[in-house]
Amino acid sequence: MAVKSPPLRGGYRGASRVEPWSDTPNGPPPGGWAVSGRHEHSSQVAGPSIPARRGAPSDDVRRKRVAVQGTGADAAAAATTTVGTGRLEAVIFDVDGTLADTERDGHRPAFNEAFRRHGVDLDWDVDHYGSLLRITGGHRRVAADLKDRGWDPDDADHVALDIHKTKTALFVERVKSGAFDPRPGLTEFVGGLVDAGIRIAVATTGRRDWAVPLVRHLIGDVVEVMITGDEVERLKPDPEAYVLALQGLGLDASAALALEDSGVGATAATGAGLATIVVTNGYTATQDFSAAALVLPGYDEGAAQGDAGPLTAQRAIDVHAAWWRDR
Ligand code: XBP
Ligand code: MG
Repeated sequence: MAVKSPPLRGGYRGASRVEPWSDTPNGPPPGGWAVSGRHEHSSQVAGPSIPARRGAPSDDVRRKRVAVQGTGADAAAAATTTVGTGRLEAVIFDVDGTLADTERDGHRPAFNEAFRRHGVDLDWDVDHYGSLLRITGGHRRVAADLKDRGWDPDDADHVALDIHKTKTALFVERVKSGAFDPRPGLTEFVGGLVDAGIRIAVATTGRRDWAVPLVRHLIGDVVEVMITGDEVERLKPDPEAYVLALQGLGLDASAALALEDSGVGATAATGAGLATIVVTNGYTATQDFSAAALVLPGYDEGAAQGDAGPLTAQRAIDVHAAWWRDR
Protein backbone atom coordinates (compact mmCIF):
# COMPACT_ATOMS: atom_id res chain seq x y z
CA MET A 1 0.00 0.00 0.00
CA ALA A 2 1.37 3.40 -0.97
CA VAL A 3 2.04 5.78 1.87
CA LYS A 4 2.20 9.51 1.45
CA SER A 5 4.70 11.42 3.50
CA PRO A 6 2.84 14.04 5.48
CA PRO A 7 4.52 17.30 6.40
CA LEU A 8 6.66 16.90 9.45
CA ARG A 9 5.47 18.43 12.65
CA GLY A 10 7.30 19.34 15.79
CA GLY A 11 8.43 16.27 17.66
CA TYR A 12 5.98 15.19 20.27
CA ARG A 13 7.25 14.98 23.77
CA GLY A 14 5.01 13.73 26.52
CA ALA A 15 4.88 14.75 30.14
CA SER A 16 8.11 14.42 32.05
CA ARG A 17 6.61 12.97 35.18
CA VAL A 18 4.38 9.97 35.65
CA GLU A 19 1.39 10.41 37.88
CA PRO A 20 1.11 7.77 40.55
CA TRP A 21 -1.91 5.51 40.40
CA SER A 22 -3.08 6.91 43.73
CA ASP A 23 -3.29 10.47 42.35
CA THR A 24 -5.88 9.56 39.77
CA PRO A 25 -9.58 10.19 40.49
CA ASN A 26 -11.13 7.49 42.67
CA GLY A 27 -7.76 5.81 42.79
CA PRO A 28 -6.96 2.95 45.07
CA PRO A 29 -5.11 3.23 48.32
CA PRO A 30 -3.03 6.27 48.95
CA GLY A 31 0.64 5.63 49.23
CA GLY A 32 0.71 3.76 45.94
CA TRP A 33 4.07 4.21 44.41
CA ALA A 34 5.07 6.91 41.98
CA VAL A 35 7.75 6.78 39.34
CA SER A 36 9.45 9.91 38.11
CA GLY A 37 11.26 10.51 34.86
CA ARG A 38 9.24 8.82 32.16
CA HIS A 39 10.83 7.08 29.26
CA GLU A 40 10.61 8.62 25.81
CA HIS A 41 10.07 5.55 23.69
CA SER A 42 12.91 5.20 21.28
CA SER A 43 12.75 3.53 17.92
CA GLN A 44 15.01 0.77 19.15
CA VAL A 45 13.76 -2.74 19.19
CA ALA A 46 13.05 -3.95 22.72
CA GLY A 47 16.03 -5.53 24.38
CA PRO A 48 16.92 -9.17 24.01
CA SER A 49 14.92 -11.72 25.89
CA ILE A 50 16.47 -12.70 29.17
CA PRO A 51 16.68 -16.34 30.26
CA ALA A 52 14.10 -17.25 32.86
CA ARG A 53 15.37 -17.37 36.38
CA ARG A 54 15.53 -20.89 37.66
CA GLY A 55 16.15 -22.73 40.87
CA ALA A 56 14.70 -20.71 43.73
CA PRO A 57 13.30 -23.22 46.21
CA SER A 58 10.82 -21.64 48.56
CA ASP A 59 12.99 -22.16 51.65
CA ASP A 60 15.59 -19.85 50.19
CA VAL A 61 13.22 -17.19 49.02
CA ARG A 62 13.77 -14.79 51.89
CA ARG A 63 17.45 -14.55 51.10
CA LYS A 64 17.09 -14.09 47.37
CA ARG A 65 16.54 -11.09 45.20
CA VAL A 66 15.03 -10.92 41.77
CA ALA A 67 17.95 -11.78 39.52
CA VAL A 68 17.61 -10.27 36.07
CA GLN A 69 20.60 -9.65 33.89
CA GLY A 70 21.12 -7.16 31.12
CA THR A 71 18.20 -4.81 31.71
CA GLY A 72 17.90 -1.24 32.82
CA ALA A 73 16.03 -2.56 35.81
CA ASP A 74 19.09 -4.12 37.41
CA ALA A 75 19.57 -1.32 39.88
CA ALA A 76 15.89 -1.24 40.75
CA ALA A 77 15.83 -4.98 41.26
CA ALA A 78 18.94 -4.92 43.38
CA ALA A 79 17.33 -2.33 45.65
CA THR A 80 14.24 -4.47 46.19
CA THR A 81 13.72 -5.82 49.67
CA THR A 82 12.48 -9.33 49.23
CA VAL A 83 9.93 -10.78 51.55
CA GLY A 84 8.77 -13.80 49.60
CA THR A 85 7.41 -16.72 51.59
CA GLY A 86 6.99 -19.18 48.76
CA ARG A 87 3.21 -18.88 48.80
CA LEU A 88 1.26 -16.85 46.30
CA GLU A 89 0.95 -13.29 47.55
CA ALA A 90 0.26 -11.31 44.37
CA VAL A 91 -0.88 -11.69 40.78
CA ILE A 92 0.53 -9.32 38.16
CA PHE A 93 -1.73 -8.87 35.15
CA ASP A 94 -0.85 -7.80 31.65
CA VAL A 95 -3.55 -5.56 30.11
CA ASP A 96 -4.01 -5.79 26.33
CA GLY A 97 -5.37 -9.17 25.39
CA THR A 98 -5.30 -10.38 28.99
CA LEU A 99 -7.86 -8.20 30.77
CA ALA A 100 -9.80 -7.41 27.57
CA ASP A 101 -9.63 -8.02 23.84
CA THR A 102 -8.38 -4.55 23.01
CA GLU A 103 -6.05 -5.06 20.08
CA ARG A 104 -8.01 -6.05 16.96
CA ASP A 105 -11.06 -3.83 17.45
CA GLY A 106 -9.60 -1.29 19.86
CA HIS A 107 -6.02 -0.19 19.25
CA ARG A 108 -6.07 -1.15 15.55
CA PRO A 109 -8.97 1.14 14.50
CA ALA A 110 -7.52 3.93 16.66
CA PHE A 111 -4.21 3.65 14.78
CA ASN A 112 -6.09 3.67 11.46
CA GLU A 113 -8.07 6.78 12.38
CA ALA A 114 -4.83 8.48 13.45
CA PHE A 115 -3.22 7.62 10.10
CA ARG A 116 -6.18 9.22 8.35
CA ARG A 117 -6.03 12.38 10.47
CA HIS A 118 -2.33 12.76 9.74
CA GLY A 119 -2.79 12.25 6.00
CA VAL A 120 -0.92 8.96 5.97
CA ASP A 121 -2.41 6.59 3.43
CA LEU A 122 -2.23 3.50 5.59
CA ASP A 123 -4.88 1.18 6.97
CA TRP A 124 -3.82 -1.83 9.03
CA ASP A 125 -6.01 -4.85 8.37
CA VAL A 126 -6.61 -7.52 10.99
CA ASP A 127 -3.88 -9.90 9.79
CA HIS A 128 -1.21 -7.28 9.24
CA TYR A 129 -1.88 -5.76 12.66
CA GLY A 130 -1.51 -9.24 14.17
CA SER A 131 1.92 -9.59 12.60
CA LEU A 132 2.92 -6.16 13.96
CA LEU A 133 2.04 -7.08 17.53
CA ARG A 134 5.51 -8.60 17.89
CA ILE A 135 6.63 -4.96 18.10
CA THR A 136 5.51 -3.65 21.47
CA GLY A 137 4.69 0.01 21.98
CA GLY A 138 2.45 1.87 19.57
CA HIS A 139 5.04 4.44 18.52
CA ARG A 140 7.62 1.79 17.75
CA ARG A 141 5.02 -0.26 15.90
CA VAL A 142 4.08 2.65 13.62
CA ALA A 143 7.69 3.70 13.04
CA ALA A 144 8.75 0.15 12.16
CA ASP A 145 5.95 -0.24 9.64
CA LEU A 146 6.66 3.12 7.99
CA LYS A 147 10.33 2.19 7.69
CA ASP A 148 9.35 -1.17 6.18
CA ARG A 149 7.41 0.83 3.58
CA GLY A 150 10.48 2.78 2.62
CA TRP A 151 10.20 5.92 4.74
CA ASP A 152 13.30 7.75 5.77
CA PRO A 153 14.03 6.48 9.31
CA ASP A 154 14.14 9.94 10.92
CA ASP A 155 10.92 11.01 9.20
CA ALA A 156 9.27 7.77 10.22
CA ASP A 157 10.24 8.26 13.88
CA HIS A 158 8.97 11.84 13.97
CA VAL A 159 5.71 11.16 12.20
CA ALA A 160 5.13 8.04 14.29
CA LEU A 161 5.36 10.14 17.44
CA ASP A 162 2.69 12.52 16.16
CA ILE A 163 0.46 9.72 14.97
CA HIS A 164 0.85 7.90 18.26
CA LYS A 165 -0.08 10.98 20.25
CA THR A 166 -3.31 11.24 18.25
CA LYS A 167 -3.94 7.51 18.54
CA THR A 168 -3.50 7.68 22.31
CA ALA A 169 -6.07 10.49 22.58
CA LEU A 170 -8.52 8.55 20.42
CA PHE A 171 -8.05 5.41 22.45
CA VAL A 172 -8.55 7.28 25.73
CA GLU A 173 -11.92 8.45 24.35
CA ARG A 174 -12.89 4.90 23.50
CA VAL A 175 -11.88 3.66 26.93
CA LYS A 176 -13.83 6.40 28.68
CA SER A 177 -16.91 5.61 26.58
CA GLY A 178 -16.88 2.12 28.09
CA ALA A 179 -16.14 0.38 24.81
CA PHE A 180 -14.32 -2.58 26.35
CA ASP A 181 -15.61 -5.42 28.50
CA PRO A 182 -13.55 -7.70 30.72
CA ARG A 183 -12.74 -11.08 29.20
CA PRO A 184 -15.32 -13.67 30.25
CA GLY A 185 -14.53 -15.03 33.69
CA LEU A 186 -12.01 -12.31 34.55
CA THR A 187 -14.28 -10.56 37.04
CA GLU A 188 -14.90 -13.79 38.95
CA PHE A 189 -11.21 -14.67 38.91
CA VAL A 190 -10.10 -11.29 40.24
CA GLY A 191 -12.85 -11.35 42.87
CA GLY A 192 -11.62 -14.75 44.05
CA LEU A 193 -8.04 -13.50 44.28
CA VAL A 194 -9.07 -10.49 46.35
CA ASP A 195 -11.21 -12.67 48.62
CA ALA A 196 -8.20 -14.93 49.13
CA GLY A 197 -6.09 -11.95 50.22
CA ILE A 198 -3.94 -12.03 47.08
CA ARG A 199 -2.68 -8.62 46.00
CA ILE A 200 -3.23 -7.32 42.47
CA ALA A 201 -0.70 -5.51 40.25
CA VAL A 202 -0.49 -4.60 36.57
CA ALA A 203 2.45 -4.62 34.12
CA THR A 204 1.67 -3.38 30.63
CA THR A 205 3.73 -1.86 27.86
CA GLY A 206 0.83 0.40 26.82
CA ARG A 207 0.65 4.09 27.70
CA ARG A 208 -0.51 5.23 31.09
CA ASP A 209 -3.05 7.73 29.70
CA TRP A 210 -5.41 4.95 28.67
CA ALA A 211 -4.14 2.06 30.76
CA VAL A 212 -5.18 3.57 34.10
CA PRO A 213 -8.82 4.30 33.15
CA LEU A 214 -9.10 1.01 31.27
CA VAL A 215 -7.86 -1.09 34.17
CA ARG A 216 -10.15 0.73 36.57
CA HIS A 217 -13.10 0.16 34.24
CA LEU A 218 -12.29 -3.54 33.83
CA ILE A 219 -11.42 -4.65 37.37
CA GLY A 220 -12.13 -1.69 39.65
CA ASP A 221 -9.90 -0.17 42.25
CA VAL A 222 -8.14 -3.29 43.41
CA VAL A 223 -4.77 -2.56 41.81
CA GLU A 224 -1.98 -1.84 44.24
CA VAL A 225 0.91 -1.33 41.80
CA MET A 226 0.62 -0.36 38.16
CA ILE A 227 3.57 -0.27 35.76
CA THR A 228 2.95 1.01 32.23
CA GLY A 229 5.03 1.75 29.17
CA ASP A 230 5.62 5.23 30.58
CA GLU A 231 7.67 3.88 33.47
CA VAL A 232 10.06 1.52 31.73
CA GLU A 233 13.16 2.01 29.63
CA ARG A 234 12.61 -1.23 27.75
CA LEU A 235 9.27 -2.60 26.67
CA LYS A 236 8.31 -6.28 26.68
CA PRO A 237 9.78 -8.81 25.92
CA ASP A 238 12.27 -7.20 28.29
CA PRO A 239 11.34 -8.17 31.88
CA GLU A 240 11.65 -4.62 33.21
CA ALA A 241 7.91 -3.94 33.67
CA TYR A 242 7.56 -7.10 35.76
CA VAL A 243 10.71 -6.41 37.72
CA LEU A 244 9.39 -2.94 38.60
CA ALA A 245 6.00 -4.36 39.54
CA LEU A 246 7.70 -6.80 41.92
CA GLN A 247 9.73 -3.96 43.34
CA GLY A 248 6.56 -1.94 43.90
CA LEU A 249 4.99 -4.89 45.66
CA GLY A 250 8.17 -5.52 47.66
CA LEU A 251 8.08 -9.19 46.66
CA ASP A 252 10.43 -11.75 45.26
CA ALA A 253 9.36 -13.31 41.96
CA SER A 254 8.60 -16.58 43.72
CA ALA A 255 5.78 -14.93 45.70
CA ALA A 256 3.88 -13.78 42.62
CA LEU A 257 2.28 -15.06 39.46
CA ALA A 258 1.94 -13.36 36.07
CA LEU A 259 -1.11 -13.47 33.81
CA GLU A 260 -0.28 -12.94 30.14
CA ASP A 261 -1.84 -13.45 26.73
CA SER A 262 1.10 -13.36 24.30
CA GLY A 263 4.49 -14.88 23.63
CA VAL A 264 6.16 -11.50 23.95
CA GLY A 265 4.47 -10.92 27.31
CA ALA A 266 5.19 -14.41 28.58
CA THR A 267 8.87 -13.95 27.71
CA ALA A 268 8.90 -10.75 29.78
CA ALA A 269 7.17 -12.38 32.74
CA THR A 270 9.24 -15.56 32.80
CA GLY A 271 12.35 -13.44 32.23
CA ALA A 272 11.57 -11.74 35.53
CA GLY A 273 11.46 -15.17 37.16
CA LEU A 274 7.67 -15.37 37.45
CA ALA A 275 5.52 -18.43 37.16
CA THR A 276 3.20 -17.46 34.33
CA ILE A 277 -0.32 -18.45 33.35
CA VAL A 278 -1.25 -17.61 29.76
CA VAL A 279 -4.81 -16.98 28.60
CA THR A 280 -4.60 -16.95 24.82
CA ASN A 281 -6.73 -15.04 22.32
CA GLY A 282 -7.27 -15.02 18.57
CA TYR A 283 -3.95 -13.37 17.86
CA THR A 284 -1.84 -15.49 20.20
CA ALA A 285 -3.33 -19.00 20.33
CA THR A 286 -0.60 -20.55 18.17
CA GLN A 287 2.38 -18.83 19.79
CA ASP A 288 5.07 -20.65 21.76
CA PHE A 289 4.30 -20.78 25.48
CA SER A 290 6.66 -23.58 26.44
CA ALA A 291 8.04 -21.53 29.36
CA ALA A 292 4.59 -20.96 30.89
CA ALA A 293 3.23 -22.80 33.92
CA LEU A 294 -0.23 -23.17 32.38
CA VAL A 295 -1.85 -22.20 29.08
CA LEU A 296 -5.62 -21.77 28.83
CA PRO A 297 -7.88 -20.46 26.07
CA GLY A 298 -9.64 -18.22 28.59
CA TYR A 299 -10.65 -17.74 32.21
CA ASP A 300 -14.11 -19.21 32.11
CA GLU A 301 -15.42 -22.72 32.05
CA GLY A 302 -16.74 -22.42 28.52
CA ALA A 303 -13.42 -21.31 27.14
CA ALA A 304 -11.59 -23.94 29.13
CA GLN A 305 -13.55 -26.89 27.75
CA GLY A 306 -11.77 -30.16 28.20
CA ASP A 307 -9.53 -28.55 30.77
CA ALA A 308 -9.96 -28.56 34.54
CA GLY A 309 -12.63 -25.85 34.45
CA PRO A 310 -12.44 -22.11 34.99
CA LEU A 311 -9.36 -20.39 36.30
CA THR A 312 -10.03 -19.83 39.99
CA ALA A 313 -7.94 -18.32 42.75
CA GLN A 314 -7.39 -21.79 44.21
CA ARG A 315 -6.24 -23.09 40.85
CA ALA A 316 -3.81 -20.20 40.52
CA ILE A 317 -2.48 -20.95 44.01
CA ASP A 318 -2.03 -24.62 43.07
CA VAL A 319 -0.33 -23.85 39.75
CA HIS A 320 2.04 -21.44 41.46
CA ALA A 321 2.88 -23.95 44.22
CA ALA A 322 3.48 -26.75 41.71
CA TRP A 323 5.71 -24.51 39.58
CA TRP A 324 8.03 -23.71 42.46
CA ARG A 325 7.88 -27.23 43.89
CA ASP A 326 9.08 -28.56 40.55
CA ARG A 327 11.96 -26.09 40.12
C1 XBP B 1 0.36 -4.22 24.32
C2 XBP B 1 1.19 -3.32 23.53
C3 XBP B 1 0.78 -1.92 23.30
C4 XBP B 1 -0.59 -1.79 22.66
C5 XBP B 1 -0.84 -0.40 22.14
O1 XBP B 1 0.74 -4.13 25.65
O2 XBP B 1 2.22 -3.74 23.07
O3 XBP B 1 1.75 -1.33 22.48
O4 XBP B 1 -0.69 -2.66 21.55
O5 XBP B 1 -0.70 0.53 23.16
P1 XBP B 1 0.40 -5.22 26.81
P2 XBP B 1 0.21 1.83 22.99
O6 XBP B 1 -0.05 -6.51 26.18
O7 XBP B 1 1.72 -5.34 27.52
O8 XBP B 1 -0.66 -4.60 27.67
O9 XBP B 1 -0.17 2.44 21.68
O10 XBP B 1 -0.14 2.70 24.17
O11 XBP B 1 1.62 1.36 23.00
MG1 MG C 1 -0.87 -8.45 26.17
